[in-house]
Amino acid sequence: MTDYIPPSVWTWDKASGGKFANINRPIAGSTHEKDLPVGKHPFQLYSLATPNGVKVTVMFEELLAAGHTGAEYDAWLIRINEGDQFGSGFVAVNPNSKIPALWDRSAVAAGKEPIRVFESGAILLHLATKFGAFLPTDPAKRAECLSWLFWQMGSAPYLGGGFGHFYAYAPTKQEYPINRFAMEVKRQLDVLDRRLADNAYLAGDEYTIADMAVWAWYGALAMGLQYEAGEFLQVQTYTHVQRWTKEIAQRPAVQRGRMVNRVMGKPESQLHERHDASDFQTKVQSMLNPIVNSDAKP
Ligand SMILES: N[C@@H](CCC(=O)N[C@@H](CS)C(=O)NCC(=O)O)C(=O)O
Repeated sequence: MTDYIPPSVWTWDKASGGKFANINRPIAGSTHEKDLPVGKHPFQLYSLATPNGVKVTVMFEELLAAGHTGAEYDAWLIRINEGDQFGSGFVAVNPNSKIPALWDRSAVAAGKEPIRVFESGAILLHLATKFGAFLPTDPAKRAECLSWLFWQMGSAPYLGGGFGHFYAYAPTKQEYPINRFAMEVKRQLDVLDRRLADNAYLAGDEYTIADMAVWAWYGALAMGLQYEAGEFLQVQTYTHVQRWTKEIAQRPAVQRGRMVNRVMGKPESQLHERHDASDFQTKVQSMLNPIVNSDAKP
């Protein structure tokens, strides 16, 4: 690999390489006209089961499990590898062209306009506020919850865009960026481990939206599911993170939320779209085409 000397002006004249080279572009806005589908429920979610997407489907399933029937949702699949996030309908709900994005249509029947919400942290906060759930009311606990929620929003790009990109997706392995981001991710795991040594959950004794947000990224990393980097980062050594990760993974709502809009992994873990609670019993990929799926690799 030769040393790269940046030109005085960057130009988009060749693909950057790497796994997402075909969708990466330096301009915002839509590339094609395409309306988004709208289902029957108050909330219309457009997403994919990446960590950022899973945060929100876990929150919906937790709300429903806690008896908030008004949190019924349709989860539509957005295939980011195929450029669905650049359709005009998607750009209208998220000008940043990234999943997850939400239309809150809960007041449409009362004559109000639908409300768009993008950025996973904003969606969690919007829903938690609306339903008065998974967000402590005590001011100190609430501040702690929001601090960890926003910690996640600021930290995960170092894990995904930094470490994950250079360790797993970049076309060549380079020591400098992998070293830099591995160091930062291990520091972040240590931050979490110290917090969870003395607290059941991130905000204290209550499971909150902060846990949902952080778990989707760092829980998956701790389980060795992110970037096949479990051994490299020695994730098993963060014992308090491991305890918290395993406990949250056992929650039925988390198990359901992880399946929604998933298009990778074992067929029994994939519910491509969710339009009804019964879809978990009837529309999981392994139930749709068992003959084809019996040969599918994880
Ligand atoms: N800060 C955003 C990040 C969202 C994000 O990066 N989404 C990715 C998938 S995890 C995406 O849609 N990427 C498509 C693209 O970059 O074109 C959030 O938390 O919602």
